[in-house]
Amino acid sequence: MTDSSEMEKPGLISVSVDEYIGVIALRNPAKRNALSRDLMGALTDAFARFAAQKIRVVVLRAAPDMKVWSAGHDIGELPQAGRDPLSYADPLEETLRAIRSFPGPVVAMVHGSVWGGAFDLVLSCDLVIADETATFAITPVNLGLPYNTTGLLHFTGRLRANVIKELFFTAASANADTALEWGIINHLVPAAELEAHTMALARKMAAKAPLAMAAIKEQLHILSDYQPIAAQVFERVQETRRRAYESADYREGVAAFLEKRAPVFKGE
Ligand code: LCV
Repeated sequence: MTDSSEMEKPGLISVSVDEYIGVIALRNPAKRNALSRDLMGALTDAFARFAAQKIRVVVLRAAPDMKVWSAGHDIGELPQAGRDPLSYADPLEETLRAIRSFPGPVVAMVHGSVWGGAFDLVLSCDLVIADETATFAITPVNLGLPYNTTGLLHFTGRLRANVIKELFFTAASANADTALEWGIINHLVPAAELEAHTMALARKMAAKAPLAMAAIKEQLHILSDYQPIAAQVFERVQETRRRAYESADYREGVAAFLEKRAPVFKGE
């Protein structure tokens, strides 16, 4: 079994293994665990190594005592000048696919605030356990960014349509109680019990038959992610997304964040 220290990426993630359970902690406090290319690469590598090591359950968490679980996609790395900001090859999309295809349950353990693409990351985990400090916001409309269809499927596979629309159209943070009511999280537990509760659940699942678990997870993954869509419909969707990511508003949204000011959107 590979020593987990080989998967450590100082300043990005820390990794530990407890028999059949792998634990990955996001550990870049200076950037509030922003999902940079480097951080996503480290995560994707860790999942590949865990699969090779026959790890049965993965817990994905932030390092202890971080008020921000993850600030979402690294805005400074979003492609500009008319390129699709969430393309198939985007490092975040690769990591989401790695989680959704990992041959065993992935549990998101959430203490602190979750933003943007990190919300998609949490929903790509199979279960979500959170404490009272957890909040969840999906924020493309703050940037003028047209979210991608695969990403929207991750939400429609978990949440009611009216809840998804409120989350996307307001970009407001849902607090822990609302997150439980809306089905974003499986269990809401006191912060002092979060780690023990999550690890007990992970141990329970790690004791089950791994081949049956992997087969059931893959079937559920296929049933939720592979929705047929007509070519003409897909092209129409891409055209509406292109108009948004080629717009001055998208450039304004990213520039405003980087200049630490409020954006002014003009609908063009
Ligand atoms: C790069 C960052 C980030 C960041 N990127 O600390 O969902 S979509 O479609 O929109 C998708 C594209 C997506 O995920 O977009 C990103 C969505 N994320 C957000 O909107 C959250 C943006 N961040 C914040 O609102 C604040 O940083 C929070 C509330 C998370 C934490 O606030 P706090 O006051 O604790 P700072 O804002 O001072 O951030 C600390 C450092 O991390 C950088 C930020 O620029 C700052 O860097 P400097 O110290 O160099 O100034 N940072 C934070 N978030 N997403 N960089």
